[in-house]
Amino acid sequence: MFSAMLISRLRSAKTVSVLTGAGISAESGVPTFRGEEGLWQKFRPEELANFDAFLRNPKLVWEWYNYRKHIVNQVAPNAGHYAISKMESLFPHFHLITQNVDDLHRKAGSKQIYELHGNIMRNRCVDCSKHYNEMPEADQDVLPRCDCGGLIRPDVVWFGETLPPLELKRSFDAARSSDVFFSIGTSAVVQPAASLPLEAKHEGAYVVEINIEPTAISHYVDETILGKAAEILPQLVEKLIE
Ligand code: BV8
Ligand code: ZN
Repeated sequence: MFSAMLISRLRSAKTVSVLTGAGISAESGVPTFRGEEGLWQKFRPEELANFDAFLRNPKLVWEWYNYRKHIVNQVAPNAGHYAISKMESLFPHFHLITQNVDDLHRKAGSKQIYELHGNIMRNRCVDCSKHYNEMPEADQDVLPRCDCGGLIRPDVVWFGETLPPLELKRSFDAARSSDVFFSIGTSAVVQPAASLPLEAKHEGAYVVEINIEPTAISHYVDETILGKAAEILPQLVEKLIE
């Protein structure tokens, strides 16, 4: 399953980085965005994951995020999340970069996580940015409001919004300094996250993709391992610690 090249590059690696997308949480039962049962199939991004849509129809956007929060609160990290949290201690420097907002990497024990698209468990005021993270599931009819009167929104990055600058900088620095860079469970279409594997390769990393099907970057990476992340990753960690 694992090429001799990959194992030897990992054995001598000083810095290893992992970029994850919705596919790493699929086996926990969290729907992906673009798969056949993908979230976007039921909703269109322009309707929901952007700020104007939120201002136009905050109730609908809150219903969607409450629906997703409800799912995320019911599920647990899978063997893929746990394997990645184990990888943290196998290399001198390890960086986990995620596009996911489901908090499952943290629940699986990963310590240092760059959350490029925010976190569905966090909320903030549109006007004063005050955080409301322990907010109960919003009552569908009463929109959550800040003490200052501003609308409260999920603390996630919507289309057309900039990513958190520090996480973004640290993610590109990590990609550029990686000896091995994994792109796991992402269709690699959303920018700027999708540029990270390309940047890593440009700076000399050995880039490996783990996915159940080819993606937009498959022709570009050094190696694609086709299969389920929750099956492949524990076997990879096993191989590395044997
Ligand atoms: C920005 C919100 C600008 C939180 C999300 C035209 C061309 C290029 C770019 C653009 C363009 N028009 C607009 C843009 C920019 C836009 C963009 O990239 N659009 C794309 C769609 C073309 N990007 C943005 O708007 C970003 N902001 O650019 O700002 C700017 C610049 C300066 C100043 C001001 C503004 C913001 C992007 C963030 C958007 N927010 N989510 C939420 O609700 O979740 S994106 C959304 O997609 C999620 O965050 C998700 O993580 C992300 C990526 O999707 P994936 O994670 O890859 O999930 P997907 O379902 O697609 O794929 C799953 C994969 O897993 C599949 O490949 C599948 O095969 C695989 N899989 C399934 N099961 C398994 C598996 N793999 C392994 N094992 C399994 N078991
Ligand atoms: Zn406020």
